[in-house]
Amino acid sequence: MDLYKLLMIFFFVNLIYLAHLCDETHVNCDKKSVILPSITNSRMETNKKYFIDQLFDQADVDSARHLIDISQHVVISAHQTPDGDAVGSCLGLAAYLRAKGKDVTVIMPNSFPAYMNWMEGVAGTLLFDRQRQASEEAIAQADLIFFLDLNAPYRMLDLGSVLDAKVAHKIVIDHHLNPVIACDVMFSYPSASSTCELVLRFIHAMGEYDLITKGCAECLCAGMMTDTGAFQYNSNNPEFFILLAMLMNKGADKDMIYRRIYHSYNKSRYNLLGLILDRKIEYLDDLHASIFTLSREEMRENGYQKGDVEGFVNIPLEIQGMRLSISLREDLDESPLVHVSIRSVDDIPANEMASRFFNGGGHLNAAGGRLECSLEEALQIAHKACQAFADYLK
Ligand SMILES: [Mn+2]
Repeated sequence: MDLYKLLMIFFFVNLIYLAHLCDETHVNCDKKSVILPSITNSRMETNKKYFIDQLFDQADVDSARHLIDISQHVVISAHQTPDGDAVGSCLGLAAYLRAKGKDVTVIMPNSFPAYMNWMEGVAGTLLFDRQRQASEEAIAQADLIFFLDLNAPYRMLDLGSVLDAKVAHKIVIDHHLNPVIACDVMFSYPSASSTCELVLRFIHAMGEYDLITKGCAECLCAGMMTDTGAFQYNSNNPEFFILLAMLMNKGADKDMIYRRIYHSYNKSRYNLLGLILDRKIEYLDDLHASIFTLSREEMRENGYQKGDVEGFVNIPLEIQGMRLSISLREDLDESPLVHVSIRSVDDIPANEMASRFFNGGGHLNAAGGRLECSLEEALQIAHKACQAFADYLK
């Protein structure tokens, strides 16, 4: 980990240092290309060009530009139980559209963890499940709706059907697989690290990097950070760090954002983690897999607060040789309902496991689902799932 951090620091120092040295290197640019120098035998060569706008179809960007131009009241929304990328992308895009003079309302299907409360624009954000009337008023007025970090309306609780039924222009910006949202323009790029990355690319493709404020940059940086586990995965594309540098150039302090996000947990989180690691996790050593459960009672006894268990499913993968981790967590209110999270490495298809065994889906290495059964039954299903994927795991 220390070596990793050193390498990261080395990379950034070089990027910034070389940016000063080399005229052709400009992460702070309005031009279409960003040229990144490489180092060969201590010699600097500017041999590779990155066209950060090239990902998008120009026709899509032009269509979106037209829809934004003719709209005045914009609603932006994302998936339920919003994470850093969902909130960051919505608020980042909102800041940009407000800078363009639009009236923007961000509506989330339900609440999000408090570690995002520092983001610019959080105060005006509506929660559909708690502020239904104000939300419906904003939706009634809207002439343009953005769906961010979302591939299907059913992942928005009640808000999905309301937005689906609303007649307005609609734009999707997302990185989940298999999008099924009725819209006018869709920017769907499952290869992207995060929706925040796509929003930044979009603003740049619009030729309006200048409109990005510090507050906007901080929101987008937060989502790029949380969707990559603070740059641990899904961030191997060098362009990712060019885009990140473009946000830092606008004043986003990634170190401070890291502390605000990752050093802000409740004590109850660590009580729950202690319980899981001590007594709840089961290691299937021959399959290089682990499963842990967390019951409603255990969460209550330990003073569970929203967001407490986020990322727990990743922790078993820190053990050498571990290739799959499954988390089974009872819903606090609904019964019987078990939330399933799956994390894997390499080519082990967590999304396939999620759809075959857990009524879910997701990405190759990060997926989830839900089971309407007891925790004990869910555990049995998880064991079956691991056996079924034994060929991948062994
Ligand atoms: Mn995301």
